[in-house]
Amino acid sequence: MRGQSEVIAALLMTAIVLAGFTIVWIFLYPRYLEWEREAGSTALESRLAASEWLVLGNTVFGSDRLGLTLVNTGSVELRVRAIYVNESLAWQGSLSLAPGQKGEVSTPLPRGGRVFWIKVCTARGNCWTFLEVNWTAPAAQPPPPPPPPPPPPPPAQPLFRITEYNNTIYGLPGSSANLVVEVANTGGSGGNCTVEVYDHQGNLVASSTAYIPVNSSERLTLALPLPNAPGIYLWEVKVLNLLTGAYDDSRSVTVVVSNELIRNGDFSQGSAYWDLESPWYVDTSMQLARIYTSVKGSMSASISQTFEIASAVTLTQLKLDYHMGASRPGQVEILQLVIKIENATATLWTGSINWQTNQNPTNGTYTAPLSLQLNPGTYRLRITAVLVTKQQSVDLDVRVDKVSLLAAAP
Ligand SMILES: [Ca+2]
Repeated sequence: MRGQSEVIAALLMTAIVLAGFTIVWIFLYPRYLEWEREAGSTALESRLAASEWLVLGNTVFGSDRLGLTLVNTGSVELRVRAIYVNESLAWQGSLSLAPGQKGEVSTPLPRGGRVFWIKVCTARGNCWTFLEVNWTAPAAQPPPPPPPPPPPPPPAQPLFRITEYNNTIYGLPGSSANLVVEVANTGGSGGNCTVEVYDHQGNLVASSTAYIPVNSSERLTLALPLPNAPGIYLWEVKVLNLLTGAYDDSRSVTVVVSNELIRNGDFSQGSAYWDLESPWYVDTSMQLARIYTSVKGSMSASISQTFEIASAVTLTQLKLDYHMGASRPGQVEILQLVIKIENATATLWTGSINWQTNQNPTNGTYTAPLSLQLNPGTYRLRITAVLVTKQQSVDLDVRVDKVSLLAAAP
């Protein structure tokens, strides 16, 4: 009995093992089949993918589209799924191409540039990249240079104008005469200027530099060296702007170099060369011609001097210092100095200096520019003191000094 039960147990064991195997087989076999099929399929797909090949048959650049002709040069059918232009997705779809078949695809054309990288990808994951050059497109232009910055507004600059000057200068040959020039700065800022004087030959003969604030004026005095030869010269005064280097203004100056016709005009030699009518006398301590007396009624008395003209000249300037004092001024009707240039028969020129009630004594320097042509001959300069009083007598103090009469070649 014991051997029988062992056989049965062995058989049962065998049956259980077989049943287990059967169950395992039934469970696993479909999976094995599926795995085998998938493996086969994968191997097939790999072989198919390896057999795919694609070229770009033609590329047409439009104004904004890119026409691509794709040719399947592989041995299996392929399906184009995506096209990239310069790494940007340009087309997506499904274009099946049998071996040897062509297909057309149109994609947008990116703007700018001539060189395009075109990548074509198939459903099996193959990608091919092609370099295409658009020779008809203009080469990429370098960006235009930025426009130049607008010029900065010009800095405010000084601007100089000659507002006043003595346009005629008188003097003796080889002497020095002052030119006074008033320069105004009418510009936008203060600045330095140089006033320059050029003689008739264009030589710089004097200059003076000054800083002039904006909207201000400066008076500059320049000592001009006068020519040695008597004559009338045309010089020029110019204002050089030291900031801009430009001459802002220029004027002409007439330079009259004359000979003195009056001798002992300063009365340093007493009354020499002078003819004095009473009550004129020469005050030798003050070195001047003087009336210093009490007068009632009317008076007219002169000092005079003759001068010779050897060849034709032009009288250019008459000048003298004067002083007219009266006491009491309320008694004065007329008090004046009358100046005349006479020849033997006539008065050729006359001028006068009037005493002024509100300025007693009336004094100063009298200067008369002249333009009187004289032929050779003898002439007389006469200075007459004229007084008209009221009822009472007047204490008179009249002085004349530094008498000058200049002549230049005509
Ligand atoms: Ca004197």
